[in-house]
Amino acid sequence: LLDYQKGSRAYFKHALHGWSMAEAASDATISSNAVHILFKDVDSGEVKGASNLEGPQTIENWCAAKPNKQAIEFKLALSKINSASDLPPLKNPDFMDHVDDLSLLSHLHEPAVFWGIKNRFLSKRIYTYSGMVLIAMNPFERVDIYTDEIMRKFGGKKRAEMTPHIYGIAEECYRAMLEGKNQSVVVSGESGAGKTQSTRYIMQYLAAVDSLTDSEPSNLRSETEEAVLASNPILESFGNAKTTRNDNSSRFGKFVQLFFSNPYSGKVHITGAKVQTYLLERSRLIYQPDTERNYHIFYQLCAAAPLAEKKMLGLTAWKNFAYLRQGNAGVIRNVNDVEEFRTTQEALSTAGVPVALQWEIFRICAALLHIGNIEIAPNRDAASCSEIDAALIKCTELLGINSSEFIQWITKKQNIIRGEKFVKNVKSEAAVAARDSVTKVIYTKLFDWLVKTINKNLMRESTDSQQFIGVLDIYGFEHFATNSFEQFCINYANEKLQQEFNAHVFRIEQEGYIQEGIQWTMIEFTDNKQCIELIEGKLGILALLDEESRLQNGTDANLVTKLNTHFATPSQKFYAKPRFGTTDFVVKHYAVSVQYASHNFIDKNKDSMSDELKQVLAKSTNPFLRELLADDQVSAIAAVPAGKVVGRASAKTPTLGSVFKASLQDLMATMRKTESHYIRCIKPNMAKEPFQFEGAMVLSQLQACGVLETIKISNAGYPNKLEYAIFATRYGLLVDALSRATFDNKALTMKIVTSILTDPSKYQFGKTKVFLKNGQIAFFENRRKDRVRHLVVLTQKNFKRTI
Ligand code: AD9
Ligand code: MG
Repeated sequence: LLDYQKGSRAYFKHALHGWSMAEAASDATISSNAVHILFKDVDSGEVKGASNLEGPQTIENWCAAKPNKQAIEFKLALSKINSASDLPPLKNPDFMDHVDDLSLLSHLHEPAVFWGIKNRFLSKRIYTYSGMVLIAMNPFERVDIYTDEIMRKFGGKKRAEMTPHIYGIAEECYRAMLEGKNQSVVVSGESGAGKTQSTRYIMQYLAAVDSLTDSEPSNLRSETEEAVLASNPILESFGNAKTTRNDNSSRFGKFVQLFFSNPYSGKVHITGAKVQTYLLERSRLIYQPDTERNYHIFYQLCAAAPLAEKKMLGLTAWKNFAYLRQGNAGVIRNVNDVEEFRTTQEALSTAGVPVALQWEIFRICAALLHIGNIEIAPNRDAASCSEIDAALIKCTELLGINSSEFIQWITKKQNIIRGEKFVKNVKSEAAVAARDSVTKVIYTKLFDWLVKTINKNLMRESTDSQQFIGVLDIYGFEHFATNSFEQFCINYANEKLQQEFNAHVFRIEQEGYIQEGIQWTMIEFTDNKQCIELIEGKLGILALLDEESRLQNGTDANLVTKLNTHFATPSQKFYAKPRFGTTDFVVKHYAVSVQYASHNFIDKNKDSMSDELKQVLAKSTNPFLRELLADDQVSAIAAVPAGKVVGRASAKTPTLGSVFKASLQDLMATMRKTESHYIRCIKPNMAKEPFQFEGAMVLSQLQACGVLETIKISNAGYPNKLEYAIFATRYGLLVDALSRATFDNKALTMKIVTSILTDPSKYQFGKTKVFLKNGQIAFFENRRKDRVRHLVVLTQKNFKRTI
């Protein structure tokens, strides 16, 4: 890794894989391994480019062939290295090239971690441990490692006994849960990295775990367990969509808790489950970028509803609906919407939703499609819509609402000034926005209702046990060309998770030291607390956004002005004004700085539908729609006494930002009561090609998901901890035979370490393990290698003499 623009030797030390560049004088020949060079911007940490130096060739040649800035910087850096001895021994022993757990590496640094993951991935091993984290590379190809037979192999085994696998983590959770501690697994990664698949594998394993160690192979899952698994296809049909990054992209976050029966009363089994969802993307319902789709369910319905239902719901091909055709991608390669619809229906039935009720759900979905087709004429000042518009008639019929009232409050607006009501026409854009707000509100309510219904049906057995394993499948950090309110919320969630993660890693590391009784002064890890404070603090960005949202005439531009006044100060390190433009602001997240475009922040935060439209819906004759809207602000606001001024965002309507903040706080509180496990999913290439590895892309994800951060934490302490028996067996040959003739592994380890390491700050002896500072294991390895070579020579000499 070469820190771009800083070609000094100090940086270069970190820049090189020790093993392949150990002889890296400026004209050295690279003979065996390829060197992977990644150019990073020093300030932002952003990866600017990647190259391979493949041998045999000289670095001079390589630089000459690439007469660009990077090559010049590289050459400059190299010219400062005079001999191999100028480089620290960063090379890990060869036998560690495919190591299962990267935290066992002698030299723990970015290139070594990167190399380890790459090596394993290219030999089709998609899982690697990095201490307590499981790194999961997306193979983008079916890999045959998820069979019932493989599951059985993991049943009852310790993590370290088996090759790295997601089942290893699931099994570990299960065993720890049996001992009485609730567990959680955080699955993160960018879009398309494999979070939802991983969550599915964990749930499948846990749904079968109680039968894995049975001697008689039987049916692995009970009815309850099948019902738990059925929640996945339902949520995916209604909450997933095709995007450019992923054909089945989850547009919401979810935390699934699987509850287990009391371990002390008979055979442990899943008794039920609970799903909590976060921030479903609403804008997709009314707009999809090129090549993307709306939620799967709409296309399934258009493709697969039987003729009679199609007629009743007025459904035709997806191309006929404005809400479905904007991305011009109604069909997904290798996906059959007719079959998918069947799966959705079966899953709904398994989850306890009767067929008649399913058609009530589909009726609402169809109604929303018709709302999108309501034509609003763009007159000069006032929008209008024909009373005989076919889409208007169909949607109001399906929703059971009055069509003239409905269109009236789409094309008109009521203001109340000092107790007096004024009705005025609105322009066509405002009318379209009002029309679309109905779709967004109803669909969100439908999604929430589905989650609630699934939950009700999943709490199958009344049990006194509340033991659970929770799995969190949450959107990873997002940094696009344009970043809006959604990215802001998503990145805020990731900041919170990262904080928990750092605290957890750090706590566990230090707890380990204390348990082993070594001398250790607790150190505080400087984390991202201040950045979180900037976002969610009392006078933070979310608070100012809410304040602006509640003003009658609040605007996105005013919001940015306010943010700048509060935060564009020398003392605020996590906020910045962008160099160009006045409508954007920058938050310096732990992963990377992100520039947010304030456009629509206020509207999205309020996500409001006018009170008049809410009242029209509240009077619906469709009982299912009324149920969806019940126990919610609609009825609360309908009950606001006439004449009372309702601001732009009524005090009764919580903003999306505040709801999200509260639900995240809830989640963190639940997670803090559990033991956490982490799975970091990595998307190895943009093109979704099987087993293709794009270095720069992988590296930036390792950075964003905090794997590299944990290394820093480990390095602050003692990254290598070895049990005395293991250490003594491997390095015993470094001391004389007399010292070796002992059964006391601790004493022998102490003898070896103190006779070889002169600096006592590099090691400590715990109760069962020796603790070593970064790099010390490699030192022992080299000594061991020399010793073995020496012994071989001796043996050969003796052998010749004997002959
Ligand atoms: V998003 O943020 O919801 O857009 P995810 O959830 O991270 O994203 P997902 O699990 O949907 O990604 O995986 C994307 C695709 O990668 C899947 O549809 C599979 O085609 C592919 N994938 C992921 N994991 C595996 C795996 N273990 N084996 C095979 C996989 N294919
Ligand atoms: Mg997903």
